[in-house]
Amino acid sequence: MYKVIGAVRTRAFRVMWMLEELCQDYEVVPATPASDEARQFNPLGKIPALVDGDAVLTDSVAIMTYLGDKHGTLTAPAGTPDRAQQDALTLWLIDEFDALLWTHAKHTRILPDGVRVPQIEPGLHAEYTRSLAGLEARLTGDFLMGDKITIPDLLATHCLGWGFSAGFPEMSAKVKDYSKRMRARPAFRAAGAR
Ligand SMILES: N[C@@H](CCC(=O)N[C@@H](CS)C(=O)NCC(=O)O)C(=O)O
Repeated sequence: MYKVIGAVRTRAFRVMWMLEELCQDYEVVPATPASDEARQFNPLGKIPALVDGDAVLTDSVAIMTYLGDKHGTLTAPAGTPDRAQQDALTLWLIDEFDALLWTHAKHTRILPDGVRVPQIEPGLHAEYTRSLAGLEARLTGDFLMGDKITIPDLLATHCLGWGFSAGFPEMSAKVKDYSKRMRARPAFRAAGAR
């Protein structure tokens, strides 16, 4: 059985949601980021990790990609133009959503006092607004890659929820509708209940 390292309110949620979409059993070790327990699985202390047999894998996107390839679902096949487009979308989401949210988290609660730069917030919000417009422009079908759900949808939905709870600028009606549809998926709800 797979073992997910990291609590549901971290990027580990992405991995749990992916496993739910794939109908795979998994156990959760709710290790706290930067804890000794997390370091047993990743020397950097970062969450999430996935234990699959003897392998310990790290980074939420690397893990989702591994699972998608292994089970042949939620991803275009490796070595195809569709996959290159999907990966470009994934990396864009990391650059333009995850990185902004992570920078915000560091400068509001993670970095020690005296090193934080709270004045960074308006700039991050402005960039996020531009990212939301980019996401809306890419939403031409039910999902980001068209008519099938893929890894970028899980990543985008997780980032949109993170942005909402961190007080980032509001989504347009179209992006909100997309996010609501994604969050209504049984697999999203099952992962959230872990
Ligand atoms: N790119 C990594 C980022 C992992 C990450 O930074 N996770 C946070 C928790 S959500 C963490 O472990 N922070 C502790 C630290 O950076 O020391 C991923 O997507 O898995």
